[in-house]
Amino acid sequence: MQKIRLLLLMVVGGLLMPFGVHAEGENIVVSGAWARPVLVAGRPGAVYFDLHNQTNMPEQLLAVSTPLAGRAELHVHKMENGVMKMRQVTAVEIPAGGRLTFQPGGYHVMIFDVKDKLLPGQKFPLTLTFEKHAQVTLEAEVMMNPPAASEAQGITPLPHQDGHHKHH
Ligand SMILES: [Cu+2]
Repeated sequence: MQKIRLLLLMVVGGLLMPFGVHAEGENIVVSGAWARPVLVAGRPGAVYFDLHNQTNMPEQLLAVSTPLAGRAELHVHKMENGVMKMRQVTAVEIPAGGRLTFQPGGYHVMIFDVKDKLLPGQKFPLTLTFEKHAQVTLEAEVMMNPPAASEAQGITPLPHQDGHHKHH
């Protein structure tokens, strides 16, 4: 009897765990996703967004992908000996309770092998992979200029991580 009860507890614990992780996932907020236009297919592009870590633990953004591009990399711009240089990073940390804005001249996602032109007003899905939280897919919009500060700071609740997105 004792053994059965222990087993039951383990089963219930196992079932509850995914819910805990899911709830936590809702505390990383991604908003204001936008991309620069790509006027010639095949040319690289850049994507930006605002990350807000509402949890009390640091989180790492590990990867970003979009079906529009063959490949996407996390990049950062850094001054080196007076020259602005761009380099790839394997992860970007968002401190506990912190906010990090990907923007021109700073952190950005570089997309390569863009299959078609990206024109202003066009929208496309963007998937972010985190170390601890579930993947998030949201819509990014192609814009000539960064969204107004008020828009960029607008907080959009994360979509549920159901793993699929709209196909147009
Ligand atoms: Cu870059």
